[in-house]
Amino acid sequence: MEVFTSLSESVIFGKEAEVKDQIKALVDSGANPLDIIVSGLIAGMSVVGSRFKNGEMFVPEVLMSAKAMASGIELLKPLIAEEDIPTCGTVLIGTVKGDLHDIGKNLVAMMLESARFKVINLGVNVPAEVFAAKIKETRADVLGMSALLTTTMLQMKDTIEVLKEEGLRDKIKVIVGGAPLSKEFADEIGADGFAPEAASASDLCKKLLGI
Ligand code: B1M
Repeated sequence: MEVFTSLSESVIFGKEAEVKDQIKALVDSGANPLDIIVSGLIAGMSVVGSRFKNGEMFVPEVLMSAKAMASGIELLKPLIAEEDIPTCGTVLIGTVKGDLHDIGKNLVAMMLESARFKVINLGVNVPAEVFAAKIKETRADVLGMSALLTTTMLQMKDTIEVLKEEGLRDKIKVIVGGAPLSKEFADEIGADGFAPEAASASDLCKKLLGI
């Protein structure tokens, strides 16, 4: 919708102050908060997602867009009943045990949130047992594991083994990502999918959940 176009553009260009001002003006003019999220913020972030995927935007710009979007959401949240926000499902995400890299993983989390997933971010250095316990606790739909070190990649395999031992493997889709990984590695360890970068992670989750 045209009325949301400049808000989407402010998200695309990571202009946090403009995003806030435009949202306040839209709310004052009577726009529906959910429409502002879907047609303004999410629409802008979808453009960011595809530009990032095509190499037309880079990490610092994406982080600025994501930050602008997050500030917008924060402004609108109190105006929306939690149950009204459409979600695609819950994704539990973390960097595996022994690995402290989280920039890419956080980018994936932001992209998933922008694509309307509820994201539970477990941080870095997450042991297999913690992933398993959190799956039981949250009943998430997807587990996303990230690793940046060749020495920690195998933690993903160990985690999948723990999920099998605890009878959880059939209850959740598992996706993996991180610079040293490949589709072949993901297949080898029995993951359901591999995403080479942040934007394709949300497409992958949607595909796996049949959305
Ligand atoms: Co480290 N580090 N680091 N490091 N670090 C690498 C990974 C390395 C390749 C650098 C190098 O030597 N050329 C190398 C790994 C070598 C290897 O294993 N083969 C390395 C090393 C060796 C180390 C230490 C061991 C160094 C040392 O102490 N001697 C140490 C390990 C610490 C530990 O984890 N236990 C270490 C430490 C660090 C810092 C703490 C200094 C810092 C991390 C800060 C942080 O994350 N908060 C750091 C950084 C910044 C890097 C580099 C320079 C950049 C990583 C990054 O953030 N990239 C990295 C070199 C490089 O990659 N060129 C390097 C940007 C980010 C957006 O990309 O994370 O790939 P990336 O994420 C992408 C995709 O991979 C994908 O989407 C993202 C966005 O498109 N993706 C997923 C990621 N996770 C996903 C999950 C998904 C789906 C997609 O689904 C769940």
